[in-house]
Amino acid sequence: MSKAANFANERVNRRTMIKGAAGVTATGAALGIGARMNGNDAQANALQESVESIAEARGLTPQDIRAALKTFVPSGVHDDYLVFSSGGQSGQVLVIGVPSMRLLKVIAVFAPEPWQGFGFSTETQEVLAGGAVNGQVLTYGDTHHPGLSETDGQYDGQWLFINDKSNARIGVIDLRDFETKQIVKNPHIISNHGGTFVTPNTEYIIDGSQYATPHSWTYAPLESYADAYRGAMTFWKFDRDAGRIDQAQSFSVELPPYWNDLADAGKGPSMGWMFSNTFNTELSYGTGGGDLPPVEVGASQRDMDYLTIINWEKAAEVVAAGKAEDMSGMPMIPMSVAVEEGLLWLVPEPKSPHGADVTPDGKYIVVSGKLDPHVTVYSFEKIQQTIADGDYEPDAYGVPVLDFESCVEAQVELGLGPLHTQFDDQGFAYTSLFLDSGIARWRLGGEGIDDGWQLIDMIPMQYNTGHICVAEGDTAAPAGKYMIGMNKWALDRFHPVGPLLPQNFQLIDISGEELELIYDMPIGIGEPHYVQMIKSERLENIWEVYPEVGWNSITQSPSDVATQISEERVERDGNNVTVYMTMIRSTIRPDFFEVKAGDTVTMHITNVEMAMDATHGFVMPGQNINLSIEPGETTSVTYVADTEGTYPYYCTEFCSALHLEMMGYFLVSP
Ligand code: CUK
Ligand code: CUA
Repeated sequence: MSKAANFANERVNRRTMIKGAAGVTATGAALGIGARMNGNDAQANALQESVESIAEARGLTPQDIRAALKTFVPSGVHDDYLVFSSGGQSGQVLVIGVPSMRLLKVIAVFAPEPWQGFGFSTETQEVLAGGAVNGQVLTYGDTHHPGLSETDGQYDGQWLFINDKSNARIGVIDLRDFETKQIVKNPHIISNHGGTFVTPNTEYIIDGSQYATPHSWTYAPLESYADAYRGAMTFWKFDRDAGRIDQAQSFSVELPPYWNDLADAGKGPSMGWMFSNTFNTELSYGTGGGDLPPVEVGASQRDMDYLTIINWEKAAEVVAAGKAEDMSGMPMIPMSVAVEEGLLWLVPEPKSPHGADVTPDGKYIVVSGKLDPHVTVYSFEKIQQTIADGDYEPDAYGVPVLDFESCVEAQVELGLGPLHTQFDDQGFAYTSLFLDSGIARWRLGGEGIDDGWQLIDMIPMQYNTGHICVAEGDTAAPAGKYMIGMNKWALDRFHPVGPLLPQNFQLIDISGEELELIYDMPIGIGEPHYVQMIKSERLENIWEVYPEVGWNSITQSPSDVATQISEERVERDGNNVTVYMTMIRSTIRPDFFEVKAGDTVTMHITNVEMAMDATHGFVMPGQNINLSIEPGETTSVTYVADTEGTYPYYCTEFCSALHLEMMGYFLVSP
C-alpha cells in the first residue's frame, strides 16, 4: 500500500474514532485517490485533504462524492448524452444533458412560447393552426411520449415526434434547429395515448386512441357505447424528404371500443408488426349519470385485458388495395376487413395493463399489468405459431383472441405496480414499480440463457416511478450506462415551493453490478411522462446558424420575403403597410415608421448576421408581439395598429454593448 493510501486509511480511522461514525470521512478511500495518486504523494495528500474538508463542511457521504464525480461535467465540456423529455401539460419538449442533468433547451410544440417567438410569428402561428380542433387553435398540449426517428431500429438524430394526448395530435420537430415544423390533428380520434412510437425506419409514427368515442368524436349517447363507440390505431406516414407527416399516405385500423394504452413497434423478427396494451375490455363508461360503477371500478372487473397486435405492413397493403374506407379525409380499415385480412389479433393480458415494450432483439414483448405484480413476456414466434395453429376464439367484435398460454414465454414477479420496461446492453431489463416506488432490474431469458426471466435487484426511487429510460433503451441496440426514473411524486426531495410540486427525475448509474443513484433533478414544468436518451454524437446535423441570410425556418428554405442590408423599406398599399426590416448588431432598420390608426401592418424581419449565437429578439409594445430571429432567419408578423400612439420597438436579446440602442420608433397617427 502506498503512503498516501495508508494515510487515507489512518485519517479514516482517526475521524471515525472522533466522530463515532464512518460516513463522511471515508471519502478518500472510497474514491481511491491515494492509490491512484501514488506517483505524487504531496499532491495526493493535498487533494485528499481538500476533498475531505469540503465533504465535512458540506456533510457529504462517500456515496455523495462518488455521485458528484460521476455527474459533474466541467465548464465548457459537453454531455455524452442528450435527453428529450416530454414537458407534460406545458405542451413542450425539454432537452437535458446527461450526466450533468443540465437543462439545455425548452422546445415549444403545442403552446405559444415567447422566448422562441413560437405562436407569435406568422410562420409559427400557421404551425399551431395545423393542430386546430373543431376549428379552434389550441394553446396547450398534454405531451406524453417523445419518439426519435430511427434507421434500422436505432436513433438517427434527425427528427423528433411527440403526441398531445388530450387532443390526439402529433408534433414534428426538426433536429437541425430543434424547432417544431408541423402539428397534425388525428381526424379519427379525439384523444390518444399510445403515441408517438416509430417503426424501425420511421416508415410510420404509431398513434393509438385512448378513450373510445364514436368515429371522429361525433355524438352518440353513452348507452350506445358498445355499438357506436370505437377505438383506432393510426399509422402516420412520415416523409423524410419533405420533413412532414404525409396525411394522404396515413391510415387507421378500426378497433373495438377498448382503451388503447402504450404501444411499441416490432423489430428484427417482429418487423412489420406492432403491439399495444388495451384495457377497459369491460366497456365501462363510468356511471353514465346513473347507478353504473365509476370507471375506476368498472374498468377493473375482468382478470384479463388484451394485448392488441397489428400487422402494419399488411395494413398498408390493404389500404393500397383500396379496401379501406375514407373517414374524415383519411382511410380507416374497418375491423371486419382487418380481421378478414388477418392483420388484427388480440391476446389476453393480465389486469389493467400499461406498458408494452419489445425487447432489443425483437423476439419478445414485455407487458406490465398495473394491478399484477408480474411482467408478462410474450414470444413473437409463439404468437405466430398460435395464429398458424388456429388456436383462437373471437371476442364480442369478431376479433380473434389468441390462446394466452400458447403465446406466453414467461412471467416474472417483480413487485407492485409494474408500468414500463427498458433494456440495456448487458441483457438486463428494467421495469418501473409505481406502487413500490422503485425500479426492478431483471434478466432477460431466451435461447442459451439459463438464469433468465429472473428478478436480480431493485433500487428504491423517490417516489412513484412512472416511465423509465435507459440510454437508447428502447432501440435495437441499447447503450446502457445511464437510466432515468421519472417519478410522479417528489414530496420531501426538494425545498418546498408551495402545494404544486415539481416531479423528480433521478439519474441512476447502471453500468456496475449495483444500481447507483447519482442525481436528482426537479422538473418544474408540467408532468413529463416519457423521455428518450440519445448519444450526443448521433446529433451530428445540428445547424449553428441557418444556411443562408433570409431563411424561412418552417419551410427550411430561402424565404420569399427575405431582406438584405440596404433593401429595407416600408411599402404602402391602401390600408396595408408592409415593412421589410433587418437586424444586425446594433441596429434595427428602419428605425422609424409611421402608419395611420386602423392600418394593417406586416413586418418581415431578417437577422442578417451569420455569427453563432447572434440572435436578436423583437418586441412591439402594446401589440402582443415578441419574436426571436436567429442568425440568418426571416420572421414575419401581421397586426392591426388600431390604437394611435408612440411605440418604441427594440431588440430583446442582450446581443452587444450597444444592445439598448438597438431600437426604433413606431408611430400610429390619428
Ligand atoms: S403513460 Cu405516463 S407513466 Cu402516458 Cu406513458 Cu405510463
Ligand atoms: Cu440585438 Cu440586442
